Amino acid sequence: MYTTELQKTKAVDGIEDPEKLAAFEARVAADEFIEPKDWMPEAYRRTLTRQISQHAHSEIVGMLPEGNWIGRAPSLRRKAILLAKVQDEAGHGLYLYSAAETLGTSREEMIEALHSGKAKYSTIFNYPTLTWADMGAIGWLVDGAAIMNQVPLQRTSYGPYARAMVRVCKEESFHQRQGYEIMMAMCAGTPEQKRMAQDALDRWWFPSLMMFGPPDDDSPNTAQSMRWRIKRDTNDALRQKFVDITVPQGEAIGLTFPDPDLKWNEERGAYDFGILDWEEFYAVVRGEGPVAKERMKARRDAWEEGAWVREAADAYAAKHAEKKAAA
Ligand code: FAQ
Repeated sequence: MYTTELQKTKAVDGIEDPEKLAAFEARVAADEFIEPKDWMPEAYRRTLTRQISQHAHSEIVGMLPEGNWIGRAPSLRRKAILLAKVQDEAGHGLYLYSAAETLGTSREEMIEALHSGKAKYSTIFNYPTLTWADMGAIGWLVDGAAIMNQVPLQRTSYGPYARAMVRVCKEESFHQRQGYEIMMAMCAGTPEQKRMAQDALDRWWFPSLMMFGPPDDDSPNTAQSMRWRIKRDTNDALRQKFVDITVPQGEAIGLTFPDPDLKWNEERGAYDFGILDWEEFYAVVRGEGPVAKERMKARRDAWEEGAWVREAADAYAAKHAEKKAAA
């Protein structure tokens, strides 16, 4: 199974003080938040650092597919909305890096892990945005999937992560609506606009379902993360909820889903859907996504081109500290 080095831990129970571990697990089971200075098992710290930093990277890399359309939005109003949305994603990245830093890994280390390919970011951002309708599909589906995953994370067991999620979820909810509204407008527009909306759904549907991660049986992290209440739902449970909520939304505006096996199952009270192409998912996770190289190049270039800003901020802080010490 594919998993990062960061996450390869010895049997957790064998390396920690059993009393401390039991007290920690009791707090988690009682739904108490764990805070940065509290004792925590090393594997809990590592899992959280991995998940929160990868989440932060996803927000930052996730600015690129939409950033591609800011200059080409079809009206001033659409441009202003898209600009605000992309700025929100930057904010989400910053809250999340800050939350991850409270676990003892510096921002520089996390960014270095992203740039060297050691850390991951969501597979979804390795697909290209070909038309304006993709802005609708991303807001509706990608932000919709993100909310489905992140609403439960407001009750994740680590306090700083849970609190960051509260504001993130409010903003993602606006993002989802703005995306759906673009899809509604296009579906009510000319036949060509409706065709573009359908094409965007056809291309983004399966990658959006893959955002939830591998099936539970193939998810190496889920069992422990559920036990420590880092994750509050499994990958498959969230994927199913997302399908059940999203399909009627698409049908309401005249769109069809590109899955011949998608159908309502009266007995389960849920949609059945086809098996996803997990080979494709793992290839994208390995860095072989359609625009993976461009995405990483854009991030590395931005980091290098921003060096002078970091240097100027450091010089300013040093000057300030010197003045304070002299006073
Ligand atoms: N992409 O054992 P599991 C957004 C990896 S934010 C890449 O199931 P876990 C906002 C996984 O890391 C989107 N890798 O792992 C926005 C693990 O490898 P590792 C991001 C993936 O952690 C919208 C391996 O596979 N959201 O979209 C993916 O228990 C629009 C085995 O998997 C979050 O990060 C994937 N899709 O569950 C921004 C939410 N799935 O690390 C701009 C927080 C799995 O051991 C525009 N994260 N992998 O080497 C989570 O909830 C979890 O980390 C999961 C994965 C559910 C993503």
